[in-house]
Amino acid sequence: MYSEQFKESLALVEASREKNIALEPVRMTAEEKDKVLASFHPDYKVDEFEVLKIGPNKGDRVPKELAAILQAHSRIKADSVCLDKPDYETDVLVIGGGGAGASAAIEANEAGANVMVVTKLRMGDANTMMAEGGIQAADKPNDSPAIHFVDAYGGGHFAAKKELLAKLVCDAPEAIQWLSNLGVEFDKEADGTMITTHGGGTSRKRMHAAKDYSGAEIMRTLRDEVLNRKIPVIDFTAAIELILDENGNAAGAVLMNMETKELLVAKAKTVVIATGGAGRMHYQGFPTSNHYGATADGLVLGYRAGAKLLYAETLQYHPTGVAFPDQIFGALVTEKVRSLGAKLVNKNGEVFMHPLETRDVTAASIIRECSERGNGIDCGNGLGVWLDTPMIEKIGGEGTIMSRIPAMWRMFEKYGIDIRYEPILVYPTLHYQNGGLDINVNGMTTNIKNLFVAGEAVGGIHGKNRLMGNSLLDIIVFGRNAGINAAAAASSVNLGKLTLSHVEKFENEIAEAGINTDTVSPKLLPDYTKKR
Ligand code: MEZ
Repeated sequence: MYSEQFKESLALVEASREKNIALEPVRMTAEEKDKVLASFHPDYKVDEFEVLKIGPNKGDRVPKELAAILQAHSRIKADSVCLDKPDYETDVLVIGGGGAGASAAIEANEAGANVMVVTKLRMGDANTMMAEGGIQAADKPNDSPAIHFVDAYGGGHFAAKKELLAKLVCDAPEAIQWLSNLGVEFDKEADGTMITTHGGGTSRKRMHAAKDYSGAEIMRTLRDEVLNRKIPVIDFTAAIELILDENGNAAGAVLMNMETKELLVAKAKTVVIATGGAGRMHYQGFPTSNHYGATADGLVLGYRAGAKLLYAETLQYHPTGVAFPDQIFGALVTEKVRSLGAKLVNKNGEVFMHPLETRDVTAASIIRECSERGNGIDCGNGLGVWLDTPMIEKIGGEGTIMSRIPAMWRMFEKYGIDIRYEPILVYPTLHYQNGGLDINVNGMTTNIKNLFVAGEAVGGIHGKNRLMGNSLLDIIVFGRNAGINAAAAASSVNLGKLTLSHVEKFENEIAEAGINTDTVSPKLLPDYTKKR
């Protein structure tokens, strides 16, 4: 139910709907894409970035907010933690309780290693849980991992580490089978064939989904599997520093109980960072589709210990975050809404682009429509454009919305908007960290032995922009991969003396570079109360 302020524009959208459904929007040329990105994508706003003064990526530019936590003080003094009597000892320590961490833990356990998971919130409080539209895998006769590779490589601006992307696409069909065997209920035709749809930048329909709560369905299953295997999970306990051994290899982490602030030491032969993304950093003031704990912790832990970052300057702004109503501002409107036929329409009722360009191009085009072209709708909290959801049922038939995207219907229905009959207002929202820690194909960081990384904390799998559904895929493929390889590596590790000397060294670097900061990191939780 929209108030009077929207009525005039809404009438234009409704009047143009039939014509807009019939319209075949043209795809942009490579030159047009480059132009809109350079002028309107937030990654290209030079003033919003800062050059790092210290650490393994000294000289690289990253978002200002990220620079502040990468070049910040530790939460501990290196000499104030006793490492001699660890509270926990394990083969594989997994930091993070989302899809990547759970997949790593399951595979490490399957390989016979002792594994434990620590998570600052609860198992499953993660971006995986919030993923909606689906997971890509080239498992249909008209598709292949090679075609999947080409789509993702082009969509990521030809910047992905080829060996990582090749692993992602080649292991994808088996990842779907693995999830299916564990109990994930993917959408299927009556004969059992998996239903697949397009996403932005895909040349084949390869998006497998569980309606529009694919991530929740996957996380539910993985969490059950972790619990069934009786893998120890330490909830509400954050890793706040990595521990190395005297040879510079990963050897555990200093943990902090989130409620009591008690410090604990976990000694481990190998460590897997699976801490997820950074949406709650609210880069450039953007709202986010991410869960409450997405504060780039893994990047901070790794960086302070000396691990390199790759593409930390590239973020993904999902084109369709909620712009209205306020209560769900920035929440994700799955790309599947556009896969099912809804088009993006400006305040005059005009379709202004192809709805399934890659995400960075779509987000930049929406920003241009609202800014330079003046065709946005005032949503109270900023501008937005229409996403004409009633087109879905006109194209796919009555009942399509309830059967394919019921969570979207429910999210808006609570605020009196029935997306079957009324379009919705959207604007880009901070969604995904394209960059992260640099790994080899075995999941280990390129410069710290026995430190593995999986999921959104990894940089380089997708290049400088990720296609829809390749994140749920990467948490499974690279989560499992990290678990298998961390378990294998642990079997031959002889740990040297544990040390936090890297923490002290980093403090010295801060002082020597003249960085004047009172920020401590990892951030762990957003500080909304403080701001208010
Ligand atoms: O991969 C994603 O980010 C995804 C599936 C999001 C969505 O639009 O649903």
